[in-house]
Amino acid sequence: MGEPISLSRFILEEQRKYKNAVGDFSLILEQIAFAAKIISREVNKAGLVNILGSIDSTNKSGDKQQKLDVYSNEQMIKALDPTGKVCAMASEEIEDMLPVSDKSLEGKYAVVFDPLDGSSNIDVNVSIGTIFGIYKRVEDSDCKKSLLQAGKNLVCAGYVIYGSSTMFVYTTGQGVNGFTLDPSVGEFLLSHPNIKIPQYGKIYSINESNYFRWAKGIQEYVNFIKQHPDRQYTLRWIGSLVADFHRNLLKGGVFLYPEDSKNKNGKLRLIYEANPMAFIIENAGGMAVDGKQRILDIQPEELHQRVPLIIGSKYEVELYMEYREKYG
Ligand code: P6P
Repeated sequence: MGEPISLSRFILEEQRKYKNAVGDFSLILEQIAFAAKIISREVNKAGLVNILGSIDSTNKSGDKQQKLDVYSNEQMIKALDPTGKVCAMASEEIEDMLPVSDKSLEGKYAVVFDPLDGSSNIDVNVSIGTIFGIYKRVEDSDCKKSLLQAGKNLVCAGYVIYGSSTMFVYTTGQGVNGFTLDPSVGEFLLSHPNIKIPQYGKIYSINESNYFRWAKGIQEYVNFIKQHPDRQYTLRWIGSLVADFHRNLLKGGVFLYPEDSKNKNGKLRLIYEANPMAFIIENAGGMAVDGKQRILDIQPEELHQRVPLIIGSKYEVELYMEYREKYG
């Protein structure tokens, strides 16, 4: 049994591979991991304190008690802004680009995040997650442009899953690594080195209640998967993107939230949900498309735009593209 490698040590060893690195990127990543530990602590006792209360309740110290997604958003901002390295932030919780403090305006990075995705599941104790992506600042332009870059320009993407254990999974483009939080020492320890998604799986994840709103190609695809000649697929749908994604990343399979007659562009958000997950899956040997093109090639128009997301093992994603090509 090798000695445990902490996330901090891993980040430092990664940094040493870049001779001109000055540590700004490493600091940002460390701070996101710090916020994750704080969020994990609150998520894991959510049932015990009134943090699920409405946003206007106040706790005994008199400060406003917050819902977990609002709380998580604040933890991410409080972790990132003081570094002075992040010139722009976009969050699922905030309508426009987040203003950063003056000293951050020179920051070389822009960070996008969904601080707590799947928050509708919190009250029923289902796994939820934080999703993030890091861009280099687009030089000589206003910071907002840095947030609207195509996903292929990401320099880092990751997620935290608050499940039976808390895991931090991320990539900088050189493979995907997973770290499990050991609460007794407060450290994320390397538990899943160099994660690769199987080339095909036996799991498909989609909310089938939307079946009659799907285009014919989607219906035909799901019908084929359900009676695949070579293997029996099973349907797994937690209804929490990070949890469904994480299971399929480790076991193989496909997650789909396609467009339908009600949601013309699907439900998930491009900037801080689809792009980071697509960056991760491609670095794990998988694929992510919107039904017509690679997610990472899409040029975003606005911060909260939605996109259809089909993501996972190469076989199931390529097959989906064939069915949409053939049946529309
Ligand atoms: P539906 C959670 O609300 C979320 O944004 C994703 O985490 C999840 O994959 C999806 O919505 C579930 O959507 O329509 O099945 O409730």
